[in-house]
Amino acid sequence: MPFGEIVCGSPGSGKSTYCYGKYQLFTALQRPISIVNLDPANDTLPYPCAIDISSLITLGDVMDKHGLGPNGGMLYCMEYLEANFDWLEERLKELGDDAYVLFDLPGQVELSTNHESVKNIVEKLTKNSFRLAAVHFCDAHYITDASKYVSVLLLSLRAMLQLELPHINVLSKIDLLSQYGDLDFNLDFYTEVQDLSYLENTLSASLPPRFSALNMAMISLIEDYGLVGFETLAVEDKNLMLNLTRVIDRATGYVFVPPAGSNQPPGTIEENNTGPAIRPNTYALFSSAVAPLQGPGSDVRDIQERWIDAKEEYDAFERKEWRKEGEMVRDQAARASKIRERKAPASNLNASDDMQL
Ligand SMILES: Nc1nc2c(ncn2[C@@H]2O[C@H](COP(=O)(O)OP(=O)(O)O)[C@@H](O)[C@H]2O)c(=O)[nH]1
Ligand SMILES: [Mg+2]
Repeated sequence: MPFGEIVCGSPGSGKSTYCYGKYQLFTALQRPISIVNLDPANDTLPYPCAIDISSLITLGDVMDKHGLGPNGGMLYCMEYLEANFDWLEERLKELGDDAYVLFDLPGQVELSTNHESVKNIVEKLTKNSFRLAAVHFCDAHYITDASKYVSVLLLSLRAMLQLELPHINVLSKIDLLSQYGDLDFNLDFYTEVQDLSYLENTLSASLPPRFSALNMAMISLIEDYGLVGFETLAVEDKNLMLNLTRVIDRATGYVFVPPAGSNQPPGTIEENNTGPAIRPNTYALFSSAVAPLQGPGSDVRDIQERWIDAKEEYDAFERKEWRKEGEMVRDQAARASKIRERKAPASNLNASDDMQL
C-alpha cells in the first residue's frame, strides 16, 4: 500500500526545501521516497523528481494560450491535472506498492482552502489506496504578529476542513525566528493553540477598536474547532525532521522496517540485538497509541531553547563540533594515505622482482 504526504502551504513557506530535506534524510535512512512535483510554476527543482507536472502542462503555456494571469493559469493547470488524472495514476503505479510519495503542491492558498481540484485529486489518490497526510506549512515569521498569527490559524483550519485528511500543521523556518525580535509569549503558546484569549490585548493594540468583537469571534471560532496545533521545523535540524517524520508516520499509520543489514543512524530505531526484520521503528509502530511522542525534537521547550533563547550558544557549540568532526575526517584521510604510501613501495618492489624473473 503506497503512503504519502500532500505538502501544501503558502508560497515561500518552505515546501520544496522540505521535500528535498526529506529526500536526503530518507535516503540516509534507506527509506523509500519519491517526489512528485505538482507545481507547474516550479522552474528549477532542488530535488530529484520522480514525476513532474511540467511534462503534462506548464504555467507559461497556459498563460500564453489562454491569456490567463499566473493565478488563473495555476487554477487551470490543476483543473487540467484533475481531468487527466490517469496521466498521474499511470506514473504513480510505476513507483510500486511500497512507494512513499511527497506531492509538492503549488503555493496558491485557494488550492487547499476552497478550490475543488486538489481536493478531488486527493480523493482519487485515496481511492487508489494511497494513505495520505496533509502537511501544511506556515512561515514561523507570522507568529511574531498577533493578527498575522490569527490569519494563519484560520488558513490552517480552512485547509484542514477542505482536504479532509489527517492534517499536520508546521511552523517552518523556526531557525530564523530569533531574528524578528522577542515573541509576546513562549513558543508553546503558539504551537499548542490553547488559550487564544490572551491575544486580545495585543490584537486590540494593533487594530482599531471596532474590530475587537470580530477578533474575539474569530478566536472563539478557532478554539471551538480545537483542531489546530503546530509542529516546528528548521529543515537543517535533524531532530526536528525526525520528529516531524514520526508525527506524520503516526498520522498515516506507516511503520518502517529497516532493510536487513542496514546501518541506521543512532536514535532512529530501537537499538537492541534482535534482527532488523523484527526491529521496526518503534516510534511509528505505536502510531495508534495516544501517548505523546518522545525523543529529541518533540518537546517545544527544547526547541524554544535551541532556536530562540540560546540560539547563538548552540550555533557556536555546533560549529565547534563540526570543526572537530572535520579535523577527525582529515586526520583519518591523512593516516589512510600514509598507510597506502608505506604499502606502495613494497608492491612496486614485487612488481620489479616479477619483471626480473
Ligand atoms: N532558514 C531557513 N530557510 C528555509 C527553510 N526552509 C526553506 N527555506 C528558504 O525559504 C525559501 C523558500 O523555500 P521554498 O522551499 O522554495 O518554498 P516553497 O515556495 O514553499 O516551495 C528558500 O529560499 C529556502 O531556502 C528553513 O527551514 N530555514
Ligand atoms: Mg516550491
